[in-house]
Amino acid sequence: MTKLRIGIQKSGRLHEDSMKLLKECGIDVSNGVNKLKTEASNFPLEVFFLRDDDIPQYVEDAVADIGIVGENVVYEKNKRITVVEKLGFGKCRLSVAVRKGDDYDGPAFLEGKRIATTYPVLVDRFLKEHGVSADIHEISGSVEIAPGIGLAEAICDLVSSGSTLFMNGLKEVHPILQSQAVLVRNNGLDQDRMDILHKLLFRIQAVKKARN
Ligand code: PRT
Ligand code: ZN
Repeated sequence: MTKLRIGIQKSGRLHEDSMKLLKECGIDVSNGVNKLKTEASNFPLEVFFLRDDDIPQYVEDAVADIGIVGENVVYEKNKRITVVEKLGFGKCRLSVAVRKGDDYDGPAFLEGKRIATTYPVLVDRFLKEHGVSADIHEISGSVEIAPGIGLAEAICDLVSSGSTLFMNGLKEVHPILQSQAVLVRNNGLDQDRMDILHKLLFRIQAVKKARN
């Protein structure tokens, strides 16, 4: 029998809510620690636990049929996959931030400056849209410390409460993307898999309604 393979974050900010969503959909998935994959006992679903950054590629390559990942990752990776449904958790925004004392008067402030980020593709698009040329420094983590150590004059990073920026003497000046967790799918799913996806979506939509 065909099973739908879903990629979800192995650990991190989206893991718990992704598992909870499946559970509220009435799908029993055991979460074995350090397991790479598991199967639902009462729904044709196989769950792969992955790094969030890898999920778009796995879904494009049909290693997984569907996945749960932040829109920030979906648009940064820019793979040929389809966003099927917004899931209402993992909400944050990708924002430009500068030092607290700086006079930011619009994107032109960034002209000729160094911007540290984990999202070079989205930052590059933002700069191009505003006709600004700046130096993008791609770093893989702790972006918020870059201005303090003299690596960059500005950063572009995910923000939710704003406390990380505040604690590092920075201020948010320009949101460039609003993000939340979404369900994505491979573009070439066969009919059997589409049928299972529709059953899953029906349940997800019911859960979302009940939460509102
Ligand atoms: O190990 P893996 O690669 O899977 O995980 P990861 O470390 O890359 O990602 P993780 O678990 O940190 O985040 C997964 C997803 O959660 C992100 O891709 C977003 O879609 C979503 N999300 C929601 C966030 C935040 N809110 C968030 N606040 N991801 C990261 N942050 C970080 C941000 O980078 C900054 O360091 O939290 C800090 C800011 O938070 P505040 O509350 O201080 O503003
Ligand atoms: Zn990641």
